[in-house]
Amino acid sequence: MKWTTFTIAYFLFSVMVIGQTYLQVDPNDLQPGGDTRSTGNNCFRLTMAQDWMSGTVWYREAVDLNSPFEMEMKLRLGCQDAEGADGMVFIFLPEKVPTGYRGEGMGFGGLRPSLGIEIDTWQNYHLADPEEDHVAVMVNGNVSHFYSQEEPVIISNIEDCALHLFRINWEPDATLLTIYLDGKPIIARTVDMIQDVFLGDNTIFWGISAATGKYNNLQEVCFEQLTFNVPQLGYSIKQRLLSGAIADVKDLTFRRTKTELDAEQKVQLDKLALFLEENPDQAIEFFGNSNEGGGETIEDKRTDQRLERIRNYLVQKGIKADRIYTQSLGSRFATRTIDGKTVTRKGNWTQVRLFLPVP
Ligand SMILES: [Ca+2]
Ligand SMILES: [Ca+2]
Repeated sequence: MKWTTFTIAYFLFSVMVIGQTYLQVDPNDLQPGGDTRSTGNNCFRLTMAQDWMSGTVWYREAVDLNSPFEMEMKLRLGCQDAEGADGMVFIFLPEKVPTGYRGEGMGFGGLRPSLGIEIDTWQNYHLADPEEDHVAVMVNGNVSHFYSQEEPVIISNIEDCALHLFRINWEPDATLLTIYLDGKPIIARTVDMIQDVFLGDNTIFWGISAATGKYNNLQEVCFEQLTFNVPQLGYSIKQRLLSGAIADVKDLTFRRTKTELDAEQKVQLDKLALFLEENPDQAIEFFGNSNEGGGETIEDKRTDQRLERIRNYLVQKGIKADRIYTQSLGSRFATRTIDGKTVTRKGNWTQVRLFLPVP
């Protein structure tokens, strides 16, 4: 598995292009496991300040790793620093289990396949833990740093009785996982979660675990606001569309004979749907072009199918059908003269334009 650390500049950019839709936190959507007890107001006590406890809390619904999302919560890692243990782990797992191993396992140890983000407050020498509290991305319930390719990120003492803001952001296009602590980005990693961690499975549950061992701490989580993000169109394409110009949408290019929408195309259509919601007066027109050499009749039929799928997808996303127009252009605009040279375009490409329909 390849991990890449991104620069801060990269994620400032990625945060800016993302719009937010908030999901109301419903306590019924949060399911406690192991020693976890609800303490009201969307807060859960995962462990008391007692030895050998462990608990989890899971979100009821799975997330689709093909879609972007973000979760935000507040964590209390306890009040004992030198004598406090063991820490918490934010977990992605294909099933909801009561808890993993206690003690150094932090309720995550032994769970596989999995991806966990540990906030470890106890130094276990045989796991190559640093002396300080630290955060790290771990896979398959393995809490040892001996074989991991990335060094854990050292943080200042987090066992200070306070609630700390913890945020996870997933961008499937870039397979980028970013982790924020107290509002600051501390880890940005690319990891192909679907292929490399979950072996093709994209429907994954998420939750948080904590455990104590020979030492302990009171460990709690509060889900003040769950934020699921929807990606937005870039600024320049928005301006182009609002000016009435026709725009080429790269992600809506279909390969050869393909007529089904893939994950990337759905994300692109999600962006367009959000843009249409923001501009309720505008209608949208899709132009389907095809120059694959498969014969006019067959290509036209496929183009019609693609446009129909695009329309159906947007209707499913809540855009009224009478705002969506489609036109199949075949290979009519495949050949153009640019600077005196004849240029022929191959493939199946889609263009869009926005317009104000005549009332
Ligand atoms: Ca540890
Ligand atoms: Ca500490």
